[in-house]
Amino acid sequence: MTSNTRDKPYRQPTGGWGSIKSLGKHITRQRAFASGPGLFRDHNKTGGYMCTSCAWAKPGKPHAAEFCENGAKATFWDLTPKRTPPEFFAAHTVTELLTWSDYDLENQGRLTHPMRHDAASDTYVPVSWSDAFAEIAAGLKAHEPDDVVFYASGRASLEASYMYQLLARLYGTNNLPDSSNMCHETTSVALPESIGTPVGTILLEDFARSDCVLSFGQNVGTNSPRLLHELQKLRERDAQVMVFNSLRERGWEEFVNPQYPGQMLTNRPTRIATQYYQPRAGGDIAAMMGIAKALLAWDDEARASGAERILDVDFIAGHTHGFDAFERQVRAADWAGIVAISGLPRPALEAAARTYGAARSVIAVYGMGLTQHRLGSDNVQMLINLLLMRGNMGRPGAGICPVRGHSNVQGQRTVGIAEKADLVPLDRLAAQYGFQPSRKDGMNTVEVCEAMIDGRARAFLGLGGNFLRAVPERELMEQAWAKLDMSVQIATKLNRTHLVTARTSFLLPTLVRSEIDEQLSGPQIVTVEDSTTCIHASRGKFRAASPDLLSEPAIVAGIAKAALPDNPAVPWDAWVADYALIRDAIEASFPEDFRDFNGRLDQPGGFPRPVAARQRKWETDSGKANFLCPRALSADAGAGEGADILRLITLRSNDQFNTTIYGYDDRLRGIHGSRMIVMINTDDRIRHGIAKDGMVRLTTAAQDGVFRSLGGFQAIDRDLPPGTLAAYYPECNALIPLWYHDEKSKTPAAKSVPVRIAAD
Ligand SMILES: Nc1nc2c(c(=O)[nH]1)N[C@H]1C(S)=C(S)[C@@H](COP(=O)(O)OP(=O)(O)OC[C@H]3O[C@@H](n4cnc5c(=O)[nH]c(N)nc54)[C@H](O)[C@@H]3O)O[C@H]1N2
Ligand SMILES: Nc1nc2c(c(=O)[nH]1)N[C@H]1C(S)=C(S)[C@@H](COP(=O)(O)OP(=O)(O)OC[C@H]3O[C@@H](n4cnc5c(=O)[nH]c(N)nc54)[C@H](O)[C@@H]3O)O[C@H]1N2
Ligand SMILES: [Mo]
Repeated sequence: MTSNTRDKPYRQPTGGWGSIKSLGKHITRQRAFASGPGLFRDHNKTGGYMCTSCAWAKPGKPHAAEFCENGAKATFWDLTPKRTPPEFFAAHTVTELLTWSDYDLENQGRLTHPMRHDAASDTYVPVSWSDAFAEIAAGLKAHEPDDVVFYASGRASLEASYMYQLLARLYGTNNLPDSSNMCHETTSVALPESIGTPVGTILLEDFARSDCVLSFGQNVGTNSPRLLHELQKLRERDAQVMVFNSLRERGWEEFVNPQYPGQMLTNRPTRIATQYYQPRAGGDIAAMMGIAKALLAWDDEARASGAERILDVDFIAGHTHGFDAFERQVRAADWAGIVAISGLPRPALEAAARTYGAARSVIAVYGMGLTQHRLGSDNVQMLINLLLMRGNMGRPGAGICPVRGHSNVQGQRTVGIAEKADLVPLDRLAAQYGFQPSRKDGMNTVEVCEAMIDGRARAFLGLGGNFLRAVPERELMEQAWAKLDMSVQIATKLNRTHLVTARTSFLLPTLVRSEIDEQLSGPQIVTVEDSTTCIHASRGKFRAASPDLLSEPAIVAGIAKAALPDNPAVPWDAWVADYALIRDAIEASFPEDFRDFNGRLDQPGGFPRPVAARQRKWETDSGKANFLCPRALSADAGAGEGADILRLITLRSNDQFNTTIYGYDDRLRGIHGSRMIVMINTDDRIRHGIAKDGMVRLTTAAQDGVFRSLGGFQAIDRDLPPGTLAAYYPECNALIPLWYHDEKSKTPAAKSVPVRIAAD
């Protein structure tokens, strides 16, 4: 081991004193004492501000402190008193800052002034807002609209996002890729084909009516910790929780709720997972095929003996399409292939089928472990098939629950951030604003990367995010980026994307959601949509980090007014003065989703958007819920690859929010002091001749003429299936080929990258 890495499996439950201790450390590091009391009072509460960490639902009757360790970390990170004023930029050239780590960059604190890159001095220098807007407008006017990219990371409010998509469309393009293209795009493509909705069907109250949760490829303890509150209540009723995760994640094992004083005193945890299965990376279609096969066999027995059927035959007959073809595929699948690809023994899959088949109402929860694969859409559709077999869709306590990432990523799509023209009510926008929007599909994230490498994309605007760290194919992308004509980044903190500069680069600092957003009509409210389609109001409570910050709506309006011809139908100034008027405009564009928007802002628990599948109305081509046959059991099967190739999962630690690194510990996985680690199964390590805790190099196994290799990792033994490795995102993104994505949605397949490992 290197001297600063500590590696000791974590035996404590998730939550509990461990989370309180970790929080204490982060409050101290970010010197965020002053924000403490307000944070506890207003976080995720009606009348308060909504967390900027994950998108998990906010209950109507919140706990006294409706936050989790990681939500609190995110808020402290935002509210730190540390700053990066112009003097900071004067003291450090961009070339120097490029050598800093992600952690060191953001840890300098909040951006305070609009800045423009000065090539002569290789530094960022202050620029006035009006000059910045004028120069950005000139840059936009100098390009064909389809050569410009309007990226959005999933944090911006519904109000800012609506204005942003309108800016792009009035300018003339549908190039509106977003972080969702790297995340749950798989969901947005797969679910409509299956059940006619791009979003999950459950509401928070469904957990109270469910007797089984089936989870695939999601790390609840780190990435959506407040979901543990629902799971804990479910477990107190002795309901089942079945987990399919390649790693043994502590969050799924045991939880002590910091909100329960009794449990904190005794430190007696609630056991969350009642069954834990560890498929190989990319082995889930096979695992689900095994469960489906066991269900069919059980149903055959029931039918033969006259017992109650296991399949919900009435539901299948009345509500679904395609069952016969699916049944044939399941019966034809052979157990040997299922076991080899999933890595799970047949009795284990039969036991899972027994538990699933015995439950009355099942919720299926999933995350990136299903979506970020070459056959990610098939993964999601296979999970729907399992639910449909027992009618677990469109009734209380049952349904599908994709756990979204960014706190408003789902909402951005709802208000028109979408590159696909037919996902947006363009006719309505045309009538509302008197213009002819482009009907041509724009580019998604992978297509934007291709266009940059080819030199076709010429300018990039980012409403938040850290595009260059988040995308695959890092080396080619950084080279391509430097050739762009213009990069405009609306941001809160400094990150690497800001430092790989284009010919002209602007850094525009903005408010965070927990800050007071004061405009002409007074302090403003913004809104976000959670993972369960509920819309919440958010009111900032803390003073802005700098008097020179503008809100996201004000920045978007500033660019729009400078770049677009006057249009009396688009009242940019009035919108910025009073965000209620933006909400009226959103309601006019999307009347079904946002009926009485301003009137319902403070509904406890948020107001849900209508989702037809909840009422068993199927807005699909067949008019039914579709059983869809997966194209293969695994994207890797039959690829003719050597036995020395392993599958790398790139994932998050407990001390990060995407590319924002809060620290170098991953407490729940027992890793401390380093992010340059690779988790490996002991047998695999020995087979590859690697010493315990030895240094290793990973090299991508792709014959496409690009050499991708990273050294300096330490191999640590963990309980992983054979052939599967895990290491951290974003460090490993240089290993992922751009073409390596879900075939239907183009979501990068960050969870099963083919690599070779060798001692370094
Ligand atoms: N604190 C914190 N919260 C976050 C984020 C954060 O970075 N930090 N990010 C937010 C965002 S944008 C998102 S999208 C979500 C992401 O939240 P998750 O969906 O949980 O994403 P990952 O951390 O990438 O972890 C994926 C999980 O899937 C498992 N897995 C990987 N491959 C496979 C597989 O092939 N099969 C199975 N069955 N399991 C597999 C991994 O072991 C891991 O537990 O979280 C959001 N919330
Ligand atoms: N290998 C691999 N790659 C992945 C993933 C993976 O699991 N593995 N996950 C993918 C996923 S799921 C996602 S969602 C993407 C994430 O991709 P992005 O959303 O692009 O990245 P983030 O790290 O969330 O962006 C962080 C930056 O956003 C800015 N920011 C923070 N808050 C605000 C705000 O309120 N307003 C504005 N304007 N800016 C703000 C800050 O400057 C900060 O540096 O990465 C993807 N990439
Ligand atoms: Mo995400």
